[in-house]
Formats: sequence, C-alpha cells, structure tokens
Amino acid sequence: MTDTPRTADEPGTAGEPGVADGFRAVYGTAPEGVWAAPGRVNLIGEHTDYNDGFVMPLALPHTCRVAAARRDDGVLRLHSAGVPGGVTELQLDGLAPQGASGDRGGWAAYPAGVVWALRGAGHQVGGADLHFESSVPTGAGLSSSAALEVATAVALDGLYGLGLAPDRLAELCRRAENDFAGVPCGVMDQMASACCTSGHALYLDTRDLTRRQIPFDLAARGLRLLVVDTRVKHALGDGAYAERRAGCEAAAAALGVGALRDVAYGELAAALRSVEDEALRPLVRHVVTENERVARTVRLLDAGETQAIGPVLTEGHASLRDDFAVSCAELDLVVQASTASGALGARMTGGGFGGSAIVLVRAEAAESVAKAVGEAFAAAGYRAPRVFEAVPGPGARRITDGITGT
Ligand code: GAF
Repeated sequence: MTDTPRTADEPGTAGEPGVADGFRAVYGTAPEGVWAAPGRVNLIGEHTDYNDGFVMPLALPHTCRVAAARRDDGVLRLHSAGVPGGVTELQLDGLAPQGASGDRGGWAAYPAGVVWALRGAGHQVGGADLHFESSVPTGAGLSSSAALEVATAVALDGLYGLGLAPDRLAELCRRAENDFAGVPCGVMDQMASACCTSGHALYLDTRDLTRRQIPFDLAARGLRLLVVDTRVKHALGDGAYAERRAGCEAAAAALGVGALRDVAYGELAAALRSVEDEALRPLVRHVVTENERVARTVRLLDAGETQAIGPVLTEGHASLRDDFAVSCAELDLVVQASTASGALGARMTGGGFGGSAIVLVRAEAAESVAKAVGEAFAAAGYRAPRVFEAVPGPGARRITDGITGT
C-alpha cells in the first residue's frame, strides 16, 4: 500500500497542537478549543439517501480540524491551511445563500453556510474566528465537505453552548450544503461525520435518522478494507448527481410513492412494468436492489459472516455502473483488478464520477491486491492511485479545550 492516513491524534502531523498554532499564527490570539470531524467511506447503500433509503458508512481516521474562538462584533473570519487566499471575512447579518464568496464555489461557503443554517434555525450563534486544517483528501469522494461542515457545527455548538444532538447538527449541515452552497446531496455524509463511532459501521435509515452502530472489527476476522483513491476528480456540483436525484424523484412520482424507498424489493418487477419512461427504470432498479443489499449486509454482519459481504459489495458496484451509471473506467478497473487478484469484493464508494473505491481483502492478500491494482492502472496509462486502509474511527468531537497563551 502506498499511503497511511494522518490522524488528529498523531503527533507531529496535523494534530491539535498544529491547528492551535496555526490559529495563533493567523489571528494572533489563542483559540478557545479545537474540534475534529472525520471523512467517511460508505460500505453499502449508495445513492439511496436522497431516496429516504438505507446507508452504512464508517468514519475514516482522516479529519477536518478547526481551532476556534468567539467574537462579539458579528464578524465571521474563516481561514484554511489548505487553501491559498488568506482570511475570508464575512458579516453574519450579510450571509445569504448565493454563497460566501458570491460565486457558490468557494470553500468558505461550507462553514459560512453552517453558521447561516444554525442562525436560520434560531440558534444563538455570534461571530467567530475559525482556522481549519484537514487531512481528508478533497475531490476523492471521501466527504471532505461534510467534514468541514460538521467540524464547523460542533465547534460553534461548543463555543456557544448550544447543546445540539449530533444528528441535529448533521441535518443543519445538510441544509447548509443544499441551500447555501447549492449542492443537492443527501444526509449520509453529514450523519457519518457527526454520528459514527470507532470500530463500527453506522446503519442509518435516512428517512427518520434512526440508526444502529454495527461492530466492524475487520482485524479480528483477519480482513482489511482498502480505500483506493483513483485521483480522478469527483464533484457533486457538476449536474450529473442532480440529474440522478431528479430522475429518482420523477420515478417516485410516477409510481405514486413518497420516495423510492417505499418500493419493496418484492414489488420491483411490478414497479418496473408501471414506469413508462424507460430511462427511469434502471434508477428504480438500482435504488430498490441497493436497499436490499444494505439489508443483506446487515444480516451477514449480525451473523458474524463478515467475509460474505464481499460479493454483495461487488454486486452493488455492478448496479452503480450499469443501472445508475455513476461509475467511471478507473473505478471499474479497481473493482475488476482487485477481485481478479483475490479480493473478496469491491465497489465504488460515495457519489461516483471518479473518487474512491473500497476493496475488502483477507489481511494476507492486502499487499498483493494493492499491487495488482497499481499495476493495472499503470498498464492502462492511468495516474497511480493512492491506497490506504480504512479502520473505522470516531465521529465529530472536541479534541482540546481551555487552550491558553498567545
Ligand atoms: C455523495 C452525497 F453527498 C451523499 O449524500 C450520497 O448521496 C452519496 O453521494 C451517494 O450515496 O456523497
């Protein structure tokens, strides 16, 4: 494998002393605390969240960390170590959904949108200075935006003593992304970042946000989960994601249901016959079968048959590739090369159109499978992928408080 994730707890990388020091360097004073929120991979349940369906993400050790302090003058200042351009300064009263920088595209729209959503929901949030450092790869389908939003939300919740539950923060972060930053995502990524726990996958019903932490200790079973970042840029805002979402909504309307989640697996054949628009049928088939794959995965994990989820993952990939049409050649190659070289199963993870895949392997096969994927990429003339292991980490949290000194 080629890469090891940095974690917030790892000294000497981008841990909390680094981000507090970064805050001091930018703003000249000490932060009041440091908070962290992780990126995620989704084990199964893709493009189901905006259909009120089921998902099962787990938190990565990669985090967005934010050092933060209150201000009493109605000003929000935002700075990211990873982005050139210095400090973005905004007036709280002037925050409006067209985007923090007026172009909808700037990174600052995500944290600014969270402040806007919190205030819009009636929470007493004043000004703040925020400095971010993130180890979540951007554009890799690993939820760097959700990590940024949720880090902002937990920091403001802590600074202003709001006492909001993690799922409420996640919902407000989703609102920020949909209505302020203009990205029509579902709620999975924000819920994953806010609510995942170490050593577990989060089984989530996105309709009512009921959830269960499912133990996911792969090492104990002699297994490993690899993440392969194809380094093909992934972006949700480019229209294709919104088109899939609109197609699902049109299909639900044609079927007379509130959301495709309401079509039971046993009713699929009849539902497909009654959708007149042929272009919508594959979308229905993917969502209905994907919800069934989540249910199957839960049953297998509950029964301790972890390695048997491998073929379910690969089946999910075929559905995303052939029915939902959100894969790409590089993601397909990860799945093909890894399963051909001994992986138990593999699939793209996240929104697709590039980004990352996950690969379930027996521990002893991890190196050879990663090598086989790298060789397949080289043979195809693709850029070398980044490969690392996903071990389920904790969700959003405060990592230091009471920082003193300047
Ligand atoms: C992206 C979105 F942000 C999620 O809400 C989800 O729809 C996912 O794509 C696909 O499952 O990560």
